[in-house]
Amino acid sequence: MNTITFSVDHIRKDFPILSVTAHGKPLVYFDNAATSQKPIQVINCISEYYSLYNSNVHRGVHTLSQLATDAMESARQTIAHHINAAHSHEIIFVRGVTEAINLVAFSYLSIVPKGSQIIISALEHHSNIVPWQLAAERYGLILNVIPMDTAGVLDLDVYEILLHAHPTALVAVNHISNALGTVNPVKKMIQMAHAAGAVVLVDGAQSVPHMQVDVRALGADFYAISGHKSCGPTGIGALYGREDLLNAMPPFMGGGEMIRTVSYQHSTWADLPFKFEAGTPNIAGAIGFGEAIRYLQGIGLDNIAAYEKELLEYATASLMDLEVITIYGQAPEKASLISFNADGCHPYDIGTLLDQYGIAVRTGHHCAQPIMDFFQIPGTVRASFAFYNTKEEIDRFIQALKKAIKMLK
Ligand code: C6P
Repeated sequence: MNTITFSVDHIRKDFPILSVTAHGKPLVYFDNAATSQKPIQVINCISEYYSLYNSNVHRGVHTLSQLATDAMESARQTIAHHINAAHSHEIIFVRGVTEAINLVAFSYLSIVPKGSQIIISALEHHSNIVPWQLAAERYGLILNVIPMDTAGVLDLDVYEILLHAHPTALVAVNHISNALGTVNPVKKMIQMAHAAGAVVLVDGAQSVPHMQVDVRALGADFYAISGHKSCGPTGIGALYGREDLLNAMPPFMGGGEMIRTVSYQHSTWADLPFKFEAGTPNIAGAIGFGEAIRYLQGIGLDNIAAYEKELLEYATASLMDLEVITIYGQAPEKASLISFNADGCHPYDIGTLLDQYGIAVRTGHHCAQPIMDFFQIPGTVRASFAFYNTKEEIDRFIQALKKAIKMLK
């Protein structure tokens, strides 16, 4: 059992946005799975880049360019170290998890034998479904899905059967489901995939902000991370890829920065990571992302996980007390988000009324339509918590929810 060693009151002072109001009420921000809020340290770091050393990277010999290059490469090292990558050149800066997955789908799958299988799970976000569909069509591959049960737990027996039903090139699964909160047993799933000769991409959009991730301990071949969900800016993310795989893969996009030589007849590629970073990168984003990871490290991911578990348990118990609530996603290993509906109320109506009380939640299909189809519902209300949320905020949310349900009944 981890003892929580941070003061949430102290931490909340780092987040300027937590002092704003919505509809005249103090903001309660429970939409952290969509995007996290940003601490002042990250905001200042981005502002300093633009105020003091804005410049392009890896190009100029001048002072500003070197400062910008050093800051960006230091961010890459921070991220590599944070997830225990063997080398910082195994970290490719991308726009976010969506781009990371597309990169692997279109580059890695172009070199696997035609007819191979891609396996995804029934818990995936559209970003971990659609790129594989597109790549399957383009490269002549087949796509299969690991089913789940009504608790939102994947069926690993069927997974084992699928793995051996066809030669499997790649398995893509999220570490944590954004729609149900399930924490998937990715280490075990990776071992099973490797035994069948497949590589594994883990979608870490929802895990990296909430738990300590070690890509080598997991055995992940690719791991996709989002900056904006991890207290960093939007428009930046990282793809971790094993060096040997990234070296074997063709570029995803062509342009400046990713080349070694160019002639009209033939071009050759730069070394990792630049082979996959065509064009001017999101320099401010990368620097801000590195600072965000340092900020999370300062609090401690084990601290964050333990505190958010308390919030999850408290909110779950409070919601269950209302009796008219159905919670979707009851996996034994669950992250700090709750997807639910109230009897006879449309999720959009609940979300709109909660907003009137200053409470931000997400409503709808959460970019996971097949999960909503599975439960035969149009969508859910999703409250997702972060380490800067409090039990007092959960109390306010429950009070507002009671009023909303009463109004809609
Ligand atoms: N989910 C949500 O409200 P980007 O934004 O490209 O870095 O990440 C996309 C993505 C991929 N996988 C999972 C599991 C995700 O949760 C998300 C983003 C947000 O749930 C916005 S749709």
